[in-house]
Amino acid sequence: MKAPVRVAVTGSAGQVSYSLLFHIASGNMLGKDQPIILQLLDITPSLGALEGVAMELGDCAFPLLKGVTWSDQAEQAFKDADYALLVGAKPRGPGMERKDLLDENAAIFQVQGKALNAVASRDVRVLVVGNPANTNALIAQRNAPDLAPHCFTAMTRLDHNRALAQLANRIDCDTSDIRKLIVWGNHSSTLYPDVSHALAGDRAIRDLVDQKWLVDEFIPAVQQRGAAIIKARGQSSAASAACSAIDHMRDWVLGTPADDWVSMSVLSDGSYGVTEGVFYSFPCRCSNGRYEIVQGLEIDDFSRDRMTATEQELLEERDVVSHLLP
Ligand code: NAX
Repeated sequence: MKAPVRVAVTGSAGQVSYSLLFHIASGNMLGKDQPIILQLLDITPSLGALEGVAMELGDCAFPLLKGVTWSDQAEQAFKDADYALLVGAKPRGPGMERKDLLDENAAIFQVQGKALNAVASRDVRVLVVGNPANTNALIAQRNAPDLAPHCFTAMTRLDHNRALAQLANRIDCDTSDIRKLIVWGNHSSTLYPDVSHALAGDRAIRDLVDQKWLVDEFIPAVQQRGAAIIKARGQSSAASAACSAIDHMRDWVLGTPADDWVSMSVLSDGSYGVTEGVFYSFPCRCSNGRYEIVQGLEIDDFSRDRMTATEQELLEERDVVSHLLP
């Protein structure tokens, strides 16, 4: 049996975590042979709720779950963490401007970046889920100068999975038949789901769906899916977000299939002309626990315009929080 690894989850008293923690503990994220110690973090008023979640985790009798701790102190929750899923964030309140949301969350991710820097494993793998996820990831990463930048990622896998589901439904195939889809950019309504390189089996998706449907229905549906879920459910996506976080981490740690890739928000190194130093969603391949941005894909004018628009939004977000970026 392998030695247990430590998985820290912030916002552990929230609705995404209420699904996520149970997937992690059951082995869906790191494999059925990987024992786990969960280290839960939330704010002080939620400590009672954290204890309740820990009790429920125990009640599941998961064979892989070797321990659960809970705390309202980031340095305690991140101590020796091998994996950290940063889900906790402040939701947009009534009357709050986007800038206020960015500011308030920036402060949280500044503290958590510093705490990760101080106490997490030097090889920690961090996934930021809490919104605005890409910019929060940038703040955490910049506040953790002793950790390699490639330790940090943000989640656009839910958008990727939403796009897969829309396409599979349209062309009447299984989601697993579709490969090489890309979500570019920010996890926001500017994201760009790109089918230019996508295949269903061995057929180009572009030959199976018309451009009008892509432009008028598919792209807006993926961009607006979060809002549609809120409208229907009265609450934001939770179980689907948890499943996507599991997919993201599993593929990062255990690897992507040789003939496919996934969408991950990672620190731009200038690939595809995207400004360096923002967390931008790229097509990535993973092996041996490391991601690499897929290189050499052709970008047409239609895609370029949309890739630039979502990049622009990230640059604007970065400007708003620039005072928190060392
Ligand atoms: P909830 O409001 O249910 O839970 C958030 C939890 O975070 C709460 O328990 C809160 O007390 C805690 N929290 C707040 N500040 C904290 C801090 N400083 N340290 C630790 N915990 C803190 O939200 P939930 O529905 O679980 O969503 C969590 C986050 O995920 C939100 O920011 C949400 O916008 C974001 N999402 C991101 C998605 C993505 O694809 N990247 C999709 C799902 C989700 O909407």
